Amino acid sequence: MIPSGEEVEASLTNIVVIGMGYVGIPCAALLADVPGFRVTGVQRRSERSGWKIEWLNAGKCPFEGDEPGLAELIHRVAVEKKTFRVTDDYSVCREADVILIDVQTPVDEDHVPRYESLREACEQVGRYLQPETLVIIESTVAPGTIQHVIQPILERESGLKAGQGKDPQSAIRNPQFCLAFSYERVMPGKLLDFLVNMPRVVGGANEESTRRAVELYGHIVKEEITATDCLTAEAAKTVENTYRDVNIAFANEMALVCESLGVDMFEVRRLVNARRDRHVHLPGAGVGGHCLPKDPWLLNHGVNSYGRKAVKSELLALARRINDGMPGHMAELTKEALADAGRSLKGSRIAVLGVAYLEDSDDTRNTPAVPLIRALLARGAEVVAHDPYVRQEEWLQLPGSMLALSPAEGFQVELMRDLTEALRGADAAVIVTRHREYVELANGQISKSTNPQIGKSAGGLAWMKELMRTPVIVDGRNVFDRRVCEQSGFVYRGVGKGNRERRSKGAEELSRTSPTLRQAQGTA
Ligand code: SAJ
Repeated sequence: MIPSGEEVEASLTNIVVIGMGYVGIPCAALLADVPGFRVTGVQRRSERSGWKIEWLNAGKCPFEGDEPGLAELIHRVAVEKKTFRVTDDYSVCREADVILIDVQTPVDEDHVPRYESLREACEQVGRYLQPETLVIIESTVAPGTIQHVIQPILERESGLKAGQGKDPQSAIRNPQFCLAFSYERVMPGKLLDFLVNMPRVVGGANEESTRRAVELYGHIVKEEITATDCLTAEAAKTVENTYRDVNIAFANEMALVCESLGVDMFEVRRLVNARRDRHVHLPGAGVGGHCLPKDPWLLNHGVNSYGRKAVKSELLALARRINDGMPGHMAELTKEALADAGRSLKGSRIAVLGVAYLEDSDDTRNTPAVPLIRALLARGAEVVAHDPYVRQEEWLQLPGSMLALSPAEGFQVELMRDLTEALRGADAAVIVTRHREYVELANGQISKSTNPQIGKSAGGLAWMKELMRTPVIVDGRNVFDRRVCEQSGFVYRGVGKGNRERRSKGAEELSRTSPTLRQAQGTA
């Protein structure tokens, strides 16, 4: 017998996902593709992100970077299957069986969590929360935040109790909702892949909450799903990202050591990582993104707010300091390279290549390009920026409005999509992000989109040299080969790229001038 419309409706699982960002969108789309699931995304109609509502409802993917499979999936669930739609109306939570919260949880300049979006989402959800609904926090939070911040808000606003004992009687006496924390491991460029093919940790406020959350992820995660408690899961997420940040800091400090010794850190890394049980990370122009620059501080905040006793987390603070110092080191390398080319930073035109924090993405959150550009502007350089993916609107919204003010207001850091125009007349090309277009350029290929006329004859470096006023390359992502650059008449500097000749010529000079080195040695 064919089920009636009502019966189909009743059998549907209604899921609401709060926050249409790099985690909320792929997660909502994957769940909406599960038979019997209907997903509603909730997005604030903010100036920065409100446009995503109509964009997603039209079945379009709002990300410019490469996201394999996501555009097709969004179109299928929003337009073909109509199991996914987006609104700015929180009242949809009233019909929800499951609510996922995926809003940003930044920290401020004092490294204190800024939970405005999270609190607002919890207050709104609490107002419409029905008994037996499962609420899952996916946003990264300081360990202890579920118990001390989120649960009290949801209980206060809803009048319900979060997951209590199994006793059905108590559920009748005090209607309750289920609450869990489960963190994502996504990265731009791998959003769907890492959601489906990465192990998942789920921590519930009680067994029932954990059981239901594990069951939900079982519909989209093909890897192992591990059940634990909320606090352990909160700690695991922040420790996982702090571990990566500390490893990157080690690589960055070793890069400074190699520069001083005059050896190539990437060769040293290759030799060390030849041992399969070693994994030295990649040094570079800096650590950006919404996660690594702030999750160590969330961990620090959690232990010192909700822990049994205060812990002075020296290692994570030092790692943050080293990684935050790399854009300054890039500015120093630029100054040195220009000096070798007979120029000073003051009055030089610098082309900053890549403003996204990660290769082949359009994500500019905490990008190292911002502090680097600030350092170059502060030393009197003229700066233009290039990125093949980042939108103008996004660039204009970046913090530190001085970056994108129109010429009339004195500062001009224009973001260009055309690499030819960005390099034309430049005195240095400074690589911050390892976008494919720059790697191809280093390999001598010039994408047709870059320049149909010049491309054929000259090859990457020769083409760059024709355009630039001064042939200087400063490489923050090991994109170019130093010898090839120097043989092509460029002055080259690179993070971790020590140069034997220069070391003997100016060993004293180098160790005295590098601010990051002094910072790391705590003598800044
Ligand atoms: N970076 C380096 N050297 C490296 C690796 C990265 O300098 O060896 C830089 C990158 O250029 C970038 C920053 O660090 O600027 C962050 O890069 P990432 O590759 O860690 O990318 P995220 O921040 O998008 O992803 C991280 C991942 N966490 C871990 O691998 C432990 C991802 O799995 C998380 O889901 C994500 O944080 C998150 O959302 O927490």
